[in-house]
Amino acid sequence: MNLQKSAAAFAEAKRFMPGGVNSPVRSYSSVDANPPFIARGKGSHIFDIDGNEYIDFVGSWGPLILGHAHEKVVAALKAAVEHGTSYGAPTELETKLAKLVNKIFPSMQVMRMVNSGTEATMSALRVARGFTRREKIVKFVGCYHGHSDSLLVNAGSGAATFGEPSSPGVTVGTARDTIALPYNDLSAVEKIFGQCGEEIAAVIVEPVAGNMGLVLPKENFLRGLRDVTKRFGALLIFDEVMCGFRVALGGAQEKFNVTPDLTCLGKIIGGGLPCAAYGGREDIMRNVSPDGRIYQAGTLSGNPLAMTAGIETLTILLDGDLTAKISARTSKLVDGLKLAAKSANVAIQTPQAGSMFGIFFSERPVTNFDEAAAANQTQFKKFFASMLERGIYLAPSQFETLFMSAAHTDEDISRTLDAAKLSFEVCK
Ligand code: KE4
Repeated sequence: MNLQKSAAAFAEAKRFMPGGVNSPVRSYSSVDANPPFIARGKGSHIFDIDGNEYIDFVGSWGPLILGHAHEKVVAALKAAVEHGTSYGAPTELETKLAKLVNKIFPSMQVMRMVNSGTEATMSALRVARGFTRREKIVKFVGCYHGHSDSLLVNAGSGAATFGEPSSPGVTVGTARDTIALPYNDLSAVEKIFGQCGEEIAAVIVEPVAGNMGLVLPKENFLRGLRDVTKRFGALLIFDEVMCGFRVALGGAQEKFNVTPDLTCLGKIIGGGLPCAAYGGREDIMRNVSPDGRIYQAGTLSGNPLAMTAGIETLTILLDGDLTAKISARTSKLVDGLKLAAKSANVAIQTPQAGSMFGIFFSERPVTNFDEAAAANQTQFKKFFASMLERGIYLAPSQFETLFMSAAHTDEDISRTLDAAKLSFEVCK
């Protein structure tokens, strides 16, 4: 595959941006390769500046559940941009999107639009701390909630302990208020609440975890979090930035019938434009400025273009059972991957949750970060490179999730499985 123009573009980009990228995972550093520079996308395909075409299972890391450049989203944006790009004043568009979100996520009685998942989770934590007047939070090792200081904390795998910074610049003081526990380990949660439950403001969790590869919640894990937080007066925050609208239209809270106190959304809610939201119980959210004293603000929050793309996207998702159709197509691909790996005698785990799916090179199911980290990265890198060479664009990291869209076709799936059959042979 000719990637000469991308290589030159990458060299120039590195002069001006750390790693030549505006988000680290895009640098392909974890797969020891240079990233294709993308020129355009259409439907389930993206095209790089060297003219190579790929079937895209990254979808901008989740937002593009309808595929690239959906005609209705593009048309709505073209009309909207004629009226300007931002006013810094209330518009009816924000209420329209909020009503759609409330229809899909009824637990979000009151919400605030922000510009990224990071902002959503950072703000939700501040609200939880302000509402409960407590300072500690619980998160899970391997869950990623964006890059705010309180959440860039991991305990090192396995032990239930007070957090330690997982990035320079995060202070020890900040990390000390974050307790990181093993995902799916309800006994560890019960233990920490038994020790300091009255100090814990909230538990924040990816109810379906997509940032250590795809890891599903064990039976009763989410129900257990709901019960223990209720018992100790802590809030339960579902970070559905990635799994919202995907594991079910109404996210994990619909799929598993567990209602959090606060929910964070992102990615799909903006249809590919910068948009996210946090919200939940009215009695909590009425504490957010200007109704209450908990401050949070944003110049471009509720931006009319992002609102327009979000409204179009959610309206299309609400029309019929599109979410179920995309999930069924995902199952078809996952079943094919299982068969291809089996015939190549390669051990893989292929978890699926709605239109999210993952590939671990592991003999055993993966239920937490330690088990994800134990998967065979060498095989992953070989598989990834072979698939890219064959025009299949996967996430360049074992610790990411793959996404199906409404635009993927049976032909895409067939071509992907043909490439996988050859690629499993390469990575034996
Ligand atoms: P953003 O700030 O990147 O919009 O959202 C942060 C975030 C919050 N919560 C969850 C569950 C998330 O998955 C994310 C961001 N996801 C990553 C993908 N692993 C974004 C890709 C990237 O960092 O470039």
